[in-house]
Amino acid sequence: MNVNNVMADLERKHPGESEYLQAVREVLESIEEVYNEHPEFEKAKIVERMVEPDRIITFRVTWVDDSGEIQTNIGYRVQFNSAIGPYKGGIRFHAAVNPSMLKFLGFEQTFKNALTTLPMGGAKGGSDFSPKGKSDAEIMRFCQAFMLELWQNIGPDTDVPAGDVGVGGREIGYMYGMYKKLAREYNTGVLTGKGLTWGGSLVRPEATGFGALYFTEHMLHQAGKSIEGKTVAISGFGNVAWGAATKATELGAKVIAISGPDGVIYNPNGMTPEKIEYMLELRASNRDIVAPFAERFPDATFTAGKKAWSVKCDIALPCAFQNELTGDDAKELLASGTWCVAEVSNMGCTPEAIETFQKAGILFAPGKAVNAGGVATSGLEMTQNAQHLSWAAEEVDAKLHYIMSQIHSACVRYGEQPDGRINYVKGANIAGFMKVAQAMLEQGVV
Ligand code: 2IT
Repeated sequence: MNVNNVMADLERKHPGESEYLQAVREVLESIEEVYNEHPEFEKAKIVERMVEPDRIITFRVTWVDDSGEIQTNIGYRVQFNSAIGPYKGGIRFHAAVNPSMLKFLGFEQTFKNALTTLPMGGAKGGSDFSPKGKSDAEIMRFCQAFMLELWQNIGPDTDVPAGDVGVGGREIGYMYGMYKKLAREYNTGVLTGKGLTWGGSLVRPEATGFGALYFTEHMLHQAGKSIEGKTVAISGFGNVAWGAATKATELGAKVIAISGPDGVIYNPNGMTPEKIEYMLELRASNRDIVAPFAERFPDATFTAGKKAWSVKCDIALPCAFQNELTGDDAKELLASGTWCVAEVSNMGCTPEAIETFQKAGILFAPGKAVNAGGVATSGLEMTQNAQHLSWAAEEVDAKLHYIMSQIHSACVRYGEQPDGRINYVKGANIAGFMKVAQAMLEQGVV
């Protein structure tokens, strides 16, 4: 494989899709050396097949807003790769959703799901619908209209969507309600992230953030460090940021920043249970602003227009959106002494930022490893649904813990450098790739 040749071909097929091309390039650069040691991969054209989604479903979503106006959005499901199991991945509702974004997310999901040790293929879906400022009734009508098209393409053994940016328990509830009405099938395993009274799993809401902190602990331990007493800056204030803030605080770290599109909250005294609870209220308001946090808690201050990376911290955890941490942000963090960055958002750092961290030799781990606890716990939810039972929180948490330790070990196995340092980007990409490639080889040319 020659990375530039594969990329040139992909650019010709998907012109201008910069996020998709960025995600693929990172993986190809990581795996190039290993790939070229396996002539059977080259012969079966594994890479050329793996970078192209299996199929993309696009549909119109029309609904009526509260003022009686008719609204039209676009819905998508990118079914990326089914080599190791049924398609699995979240649904994103955000104004910026487009095919390139969902292809990058579906591609990342394929590798991430392979890392979880569970049998799940990769997919992603969503719509350019923005939940910002929408009423609960509007959200319900949109979710119902979205499912009216999507339902034919999903199923417990086919494709199992979940939440992502803009899609939480409430949206999953509205989508499931419409799904069962249309399909006349009452198998709750068709979606994950469900409510606890109808097939949801304990710990699923916390799992992405908890898993990210378990991974971070392993990474620090591997480097002979500990998280206790360290300062942590988190971007975002949604479900993932909330889980990360909760677990970081529980492990004895001090969460000194959270942020939103409007600016950053500096929180020098760290989180309290009330503050963590209030993050949920902020998100549920659908206003997409973090400023009210400083009105509610006077020991915190709000600065408009600034990112979480402007706050001096030991550990930075991007928990919001792709490319939210740029090369300039990386330099700012390094200048203020940050020595560990664990990407929790999917592709949270730009290639320039990653290069800056790696050159500086600080600890860095990529989203597909760090945030895999979310989808892993979705996999555990599927198992519970298939067995018609539910596990205790301790049981789910112990399994999540074990899976994160396995993912960390896989990164170490494939990412250990001659000097003993771990290149987590390389390790995660090679580990995920090897599993999917092996499955594709064994299943023939399909
Ligand atoms: O990015 C992700 O891994 C998710 N949004 C969760 C996907 C899932 O199926 O739980």
